Amino acid sequence: MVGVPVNVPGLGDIDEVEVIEICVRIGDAISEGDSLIVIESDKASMDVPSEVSGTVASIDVTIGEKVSEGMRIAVVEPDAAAVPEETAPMHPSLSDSQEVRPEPQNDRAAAAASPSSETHLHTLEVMVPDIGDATGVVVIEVAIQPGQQVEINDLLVVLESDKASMEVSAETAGEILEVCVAEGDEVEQGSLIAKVQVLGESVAEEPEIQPTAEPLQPHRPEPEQIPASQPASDAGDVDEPAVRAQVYAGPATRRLARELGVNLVEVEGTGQRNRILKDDVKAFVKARLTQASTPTGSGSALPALPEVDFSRFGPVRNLPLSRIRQRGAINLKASWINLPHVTQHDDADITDLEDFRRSLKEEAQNKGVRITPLAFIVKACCKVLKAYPEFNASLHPGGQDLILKEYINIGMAVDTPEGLVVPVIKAADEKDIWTLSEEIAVLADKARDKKLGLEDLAGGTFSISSLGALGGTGFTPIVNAPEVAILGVAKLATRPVWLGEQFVPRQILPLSLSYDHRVINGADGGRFMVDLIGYLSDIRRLAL
Ligand code: CAO
Repeated sequence: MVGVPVNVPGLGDIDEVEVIEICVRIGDAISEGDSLIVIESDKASMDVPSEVSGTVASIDVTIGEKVSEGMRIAVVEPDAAAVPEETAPMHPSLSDSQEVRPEPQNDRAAAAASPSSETHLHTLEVMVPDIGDATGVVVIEVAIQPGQQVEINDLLVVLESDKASMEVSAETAGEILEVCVAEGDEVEQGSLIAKVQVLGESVAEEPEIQPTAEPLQPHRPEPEQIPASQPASDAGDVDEPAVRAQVYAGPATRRLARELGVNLVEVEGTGQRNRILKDDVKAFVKARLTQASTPTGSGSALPALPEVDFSRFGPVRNLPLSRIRQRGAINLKASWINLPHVTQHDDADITDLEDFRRSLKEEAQNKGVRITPLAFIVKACCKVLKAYPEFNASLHPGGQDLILKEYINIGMAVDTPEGLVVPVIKAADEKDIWTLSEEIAVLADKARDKKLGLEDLAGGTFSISSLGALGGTGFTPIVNAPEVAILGVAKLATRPVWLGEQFVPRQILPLSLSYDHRVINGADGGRFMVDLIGYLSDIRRLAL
């Protein structure tokens, strides 16, 4: 039978495009017009369809591969009925029909051999692919288990060397018979990863699923980049976000996200090292659907801001935003849109607190601890939160209940070069000033060194944003939803205060309390602030 090659079609003035999806498997029966692969440039994506009905005999590209016009993508063995004596090639650049034995174009295509051979169950071995000169390669994630069905492009394992990481994905569907590596194993090129039972042609010479290796990610924690797409007007069917985004997800997850129209930047990854899994994408969609139908969801569409071509007015530069900043923007917007915010401002006279804190400086130095007003503020907030539990709560998504938390975990906004992060001081009410001071410093250092784990960031019940060291006389912090309140702390200043007979210089700390007005009314806000100021003005009361 004559195999018909399918080639990359004309690309206009684009030299190279990326293969972002392979839609068929070897052995699939396809009809004329069925998509074989999807390619994507920085402007748009495009399906490459089959021009004949038949059976896929070989697939000669892998996801992530860069291909140029005329390169062979696949070979299709046309249905006998559909093929005239002379079978025209599927790309105009091949002028003569030719019998294409699907001998591999490169070694990744080897598994495609023998299209005409018998179909039956057989076992294939998946090996570690070419990993260049990488040394000390360790398996950091095993995504399969015996008995599991894998589809083409499903993630099998993730490898990591001291310089980079690499995903190994299945290129053939089948059932995992045996997993031959465990997390932490050191491997090298050719090490056996798994045995897979596949239904397909017997492969004479190359008895292994050729893994698809995701492009190497130069530094493990810095995830792969999604290429920027263009504004909607010329984006064609591009369904990735219209911003340059960094996400860490395998090809199958990306494909699912594309199918569901999900922007992966918005999805929280629960896999190892925050990898986004297929289940995360599904959970995200479910949550969005639920949110849209509940009273607390935003529900209504917002009028879009105009898209302006600023380069018409002068030179501009594009600064790609870190994932932290992008996620932060999404969370802040969600809070601002969903929560009716109220902010109350007041001043605390912390002259005595400051005298006491300064008197502790030497002792603090001996203990190797830096003691700032923040530890006292945390302590005072814990006292007040105990008295006003609705500030230490979340509104149930259905809007009918308030979830009161019987633990107090204080989120602390930390300014880092990557953006704002909010690590959490757990059980802050049970800790003394020394412990709080130490923990504040440790969490701030971890945040700035990008060493915070998911646990460090989870479980906050109330937040504090302290801009005091920088300046300002007050600001309106945005509630860190689903929490319901946040305290903003501005710069301490020496101010004249009338003490009955005369003005006296006092240390005044401006405080701003923002809260979700659905949960907290203004009178409660006022009471909370008065009590907080009481504790900060007379820290002896903290001991009570
Ligand atoms: N007024 C005046 N001085 C203050 C102060 C205040 N309100 N709060 C702290 N200071 C002083 C400290 O005492 C320290 O001075 P000394 O060493 O002489 O005692 C100095 O400012 C530096 O403090 P710090 O910032 O290193 O430590 P901190 O415990 O006060 O705060 C942290 C830690 C992590 C909260 C802070 O460093 C930070 O990142 N703040 C930014 C938070 C932010 O960006 N919020 C905005 C969110 S909304 O967009």
